[in-house]
Amino acid sequence: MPTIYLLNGPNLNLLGKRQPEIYGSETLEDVECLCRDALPEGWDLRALQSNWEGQLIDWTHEARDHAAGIVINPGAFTHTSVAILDALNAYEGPVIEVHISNVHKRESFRHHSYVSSRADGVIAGLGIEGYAAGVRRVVAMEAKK
Ligand code: CA2
Repeated sequence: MPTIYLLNGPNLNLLGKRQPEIYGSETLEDVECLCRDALPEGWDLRALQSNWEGQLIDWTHEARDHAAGIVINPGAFTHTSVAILDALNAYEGPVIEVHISNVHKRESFRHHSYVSSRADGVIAGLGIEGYAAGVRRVVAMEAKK
């Protein structure tokens, strides 16, 4: 069964619990439900979150053999991690980068993303709807293959 890896980075476990003015009031569980609802019949989702860079890298390596696509919100590692970029570069399927907030409307250090140079699509500022859009895009890209 084709499986999409949904990877969330540091602090996103706090979604819905802090800073609702920036990140909204929905939780990470709500994100997972929204993404599952966006999946066509016969597709599966592996929803993962870690505060550890190395764990996100290990899951990206695992995705090489198991995922039809990756939807990733690397959190603050977006702006710092060459290592996550390198791991994504070793993955051959579609990659969609998602940010809940519009990073371009925020501090200048959030304007650059290492991951964007690998991502097939980048979504920012759509709230958690962006994750569902990412999932639908992976499915559409796989259908075109
Ligand atoms: O907008 C996004 O999705 C971000 O990837 C979120 C990261 C931030 O560093 C990026 O610049 C943009 C931060 C995630 C922190 O998530 C929290 C959620 C609720 C409460 C506190 C933190």
